[in-house]
Amino acid sequence: MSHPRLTLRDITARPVVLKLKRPVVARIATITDWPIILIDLTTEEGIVGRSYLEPYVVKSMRYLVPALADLGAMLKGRTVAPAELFEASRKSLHFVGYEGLSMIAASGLDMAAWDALAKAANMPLCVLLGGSVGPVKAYNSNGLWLRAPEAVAEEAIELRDEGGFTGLKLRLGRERPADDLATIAAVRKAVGDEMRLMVDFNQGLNLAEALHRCQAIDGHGLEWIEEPIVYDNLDGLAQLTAELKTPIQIGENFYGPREMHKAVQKKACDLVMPDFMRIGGVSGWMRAAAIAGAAGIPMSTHLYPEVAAHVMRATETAHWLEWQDWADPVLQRPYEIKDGLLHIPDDPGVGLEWNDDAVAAHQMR
Ligand code: SMN
Ligand code: MG
Repeated sequence: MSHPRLTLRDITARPVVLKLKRPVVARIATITDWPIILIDLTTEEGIVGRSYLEPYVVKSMRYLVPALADLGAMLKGRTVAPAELFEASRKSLHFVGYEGLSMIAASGLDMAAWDALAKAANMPLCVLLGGSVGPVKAYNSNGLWLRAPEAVAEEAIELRDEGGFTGLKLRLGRERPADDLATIAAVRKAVGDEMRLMVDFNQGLNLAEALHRCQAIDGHGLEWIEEPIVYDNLDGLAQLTAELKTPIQIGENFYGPREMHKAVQKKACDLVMPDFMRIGGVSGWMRAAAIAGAAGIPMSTHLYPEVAAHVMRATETAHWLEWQDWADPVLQRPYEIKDGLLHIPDDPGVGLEWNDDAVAAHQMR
């Protein structure tokens, strides 16, 4: 055979918990401790595929880690063909539902399988997917949570300077709408008119509130308004999309490409931004990218900046990469960010290696 064939030997999944430098304070949740599951897919040939999952809720790792181990046991001996492993994982869990933890587990496995395959081909993942190694336009999503306007404006300058960013994301949904408006104004003043500003309500409003509050910020030159209402109210999102000039962005809660297709058919958004643990890893992303491409909808990424950078190099309607560095402490070599561009290392696979000392220090017991 002319190409290397990999055989799955084992999946290990290790839960770690990191303290967030800037805690998440969103309309629907406050998060101080960030859970990460480190996945190693070992093969009989010695190649190790790596990925991680960030499931938001620390205790969810107690259910996800065994699910990943079960998938590994079921798939032991199979060829590392990501599309086939993904289908087998999905089918094995479909009786407990296509969404939620079953999709998250299958997505984690899928990303590790693609990494292994690219390593075996001795290519960066973006090259294996038909793209090339190069920069990817990113915005900084590390902070700007629901704090006082002056504090947010000060942090905006800090975040801009973390990598010469040309885009920043602010979270909205304060108790008083006037405080959101004051925050947008303060940030604008601090970082100037050229900075692209995205805003995210994190599903915090009901439809009536959203219609009112989104109208109030519609003339502010924002790059997008993200998840104003609960993610599965597609009719409400379609109404907002029709009524507002500012693009409506959704997608971090699409469980698989078919859910994205439904949202696109319903005209529930102007922009999409799937999350890798919910869309179905790299396999799910590439299928979703074809749907966005056919519909002419700009596509941005959600979390997982490393794998995101690779797929964006092969995404027809690639828009913005969401950059945040929350997994950096457990990575040996975080990607370089400069002039608002994320740089993919010229290494085989995705290029993730664990920092073993940091993993040992933060592993959940
Ligand atoms: C988000 C990301 C991570 C934690 C909470 C909220 C947010 C985003 O929705 O889009 O970055
Ligand atoms: Mg969001």
